[in-house]
Amino acid sequence: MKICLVNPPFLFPRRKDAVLSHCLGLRGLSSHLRSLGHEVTLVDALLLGFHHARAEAGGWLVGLPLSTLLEHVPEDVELIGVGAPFSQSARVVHELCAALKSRFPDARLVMGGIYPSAQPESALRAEVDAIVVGEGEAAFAALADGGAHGGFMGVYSPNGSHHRAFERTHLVADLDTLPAPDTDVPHFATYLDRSPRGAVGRTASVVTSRGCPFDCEFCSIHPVYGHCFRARSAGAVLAEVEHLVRGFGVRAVEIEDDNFTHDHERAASILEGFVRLRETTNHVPFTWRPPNGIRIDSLDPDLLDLVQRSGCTELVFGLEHGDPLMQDLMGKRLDLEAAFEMLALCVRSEIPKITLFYLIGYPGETKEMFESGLGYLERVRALDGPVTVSVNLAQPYPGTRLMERCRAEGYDIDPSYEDPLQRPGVMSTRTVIGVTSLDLDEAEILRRRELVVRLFGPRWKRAVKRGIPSRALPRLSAARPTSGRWKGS
Ligand code: B12
Repeated sequence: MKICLVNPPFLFPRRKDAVLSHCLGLRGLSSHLRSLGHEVTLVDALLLGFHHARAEAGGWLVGLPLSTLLEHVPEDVELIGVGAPFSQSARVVHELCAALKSRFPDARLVMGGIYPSAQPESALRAEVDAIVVGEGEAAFAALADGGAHGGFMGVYSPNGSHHRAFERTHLVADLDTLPAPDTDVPHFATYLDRSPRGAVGRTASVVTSRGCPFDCEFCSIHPVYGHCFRARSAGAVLAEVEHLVRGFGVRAVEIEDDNFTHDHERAASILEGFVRLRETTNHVPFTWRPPNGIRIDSLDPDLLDLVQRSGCTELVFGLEHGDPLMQDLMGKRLDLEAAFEMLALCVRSEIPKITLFYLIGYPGETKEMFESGLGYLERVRALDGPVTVSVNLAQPYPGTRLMERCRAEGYDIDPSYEDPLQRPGVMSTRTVIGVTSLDLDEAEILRRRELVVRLFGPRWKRAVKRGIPSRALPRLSAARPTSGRWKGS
């Protein structure tokens, strides 16, 4: 069957925030479908129209205009798969589906990705023949083989009798049965030259496992993969990485897993493979990092030693908060003292850079909890290591437990979360306050954000770069609140 997969334009808060996506989801579907004998074309509207941006929904929509995008879809296409990688993609994806349906009325049109998985009812209002809720490979392959829309778990059509609880697709039990994401796609080299995470040099995004057994209240990966952790074998991962290194000159990989180090033994085997790879590419050393974050409590001294020797340039940890009650509220459940010990060890092990994700304005955070978290961060700063904090504003993404709690407890939720079609918004953790309450209003959220930013702000980053300890930096009490003018800008 002739299949076309489409990555939509992306909505970014500011023009300068625009980055490419390595399209791991669609490239994975592509190689799977090709292995089954189908003819596949990938149209990445973000990549093809990267220099085309227009103001929309309080941000910038980057990618090919729809009229131009349609010209890239083969005339004789029989099945079109549209990716909807974020909740905030909703409106553009609905517009894209309408344009595709009108231009290719005879082709079957299917939408998949985070948005239809988290908000299937909303997604079913699009002009599609079906949506896929959950993992895409098996369901889309069944549709490509001529399967009926209602005949596969997790596949729903707008006029089907689906008005019951939506169920996800069956998960592929053994991820090694799926081929690695397709490298035979247009402009593959451009992906490598432009990492979505801003890395310099030939960098590839890689996924070595899917899902996470933990239940963080704010995480929106569960609508796609449930709470199950499945991993590719170390051998399969290393084969993919070697292919990227030797075949495409890749020098760094960004491991985008939800919980890369969950299975110690497997992670250790992968890192041992990286150590060997470095020995054979020492003219331009191979490096890696996990920009999506790993759990601090999934490391132990032996694994950390391997992390250090295998060319890790940055360890990113999802700390999220430094107060134990907040850890419980978020469902993150890190033992903060053990985490502190591990951070100290990371500093002593001379990991070049350590980044901690930290959530600001989390619903339910009292002043006392915030202060206690700040105290923890002060202790971390006093380690005088290359530690920085990536400050994120809490967002009640659709499909998360946090969204359910915010609704139940009467929080004031940004309208884009409830109705992404009529009231679209950028939903960015960097620039948008997505949820407030009387106790935690915008001014208070900004004040808290400012205090954390001051602690690990530009002066601290410069000091870290120069390897200078924190004693030279200002005390917290010097911080003043900012105004809210940057919201949504
Ligand atoms: C890499 C990544 C990025 C990259 C690239 C994004 C991309 N999608 O390619 C960048 C850096 C750009 C990014 C940015 C952001 N991200 Co991000 N990102 C990820 C991450 C870690 C991996 C994505 C990935 O490649 N997954 C692997 C592939 C295999 O999975 P997949 O794409 O979902 O595809 C599967 C299914 O969804 C489905 N499928 C997908 N497309 C299709 C199409 C069809 C037709 C079918 C049938 C099926 C199907 O099948 C695939 C295989 O099973 C995910 C977490 C995650 N595990 O997904 C977060 C994630 C997608 N990001 C998230 C967020 C919040 C953001 C930001 C908003 C954060 C911010 N800074 O504000 C920004 C938004 C960017 C913007 N537009 O401004 C949230 C999404 C929340 C939501 N509900 O929208 C996630 C889920 C993280 C989380 N745990 O909550 N991100």
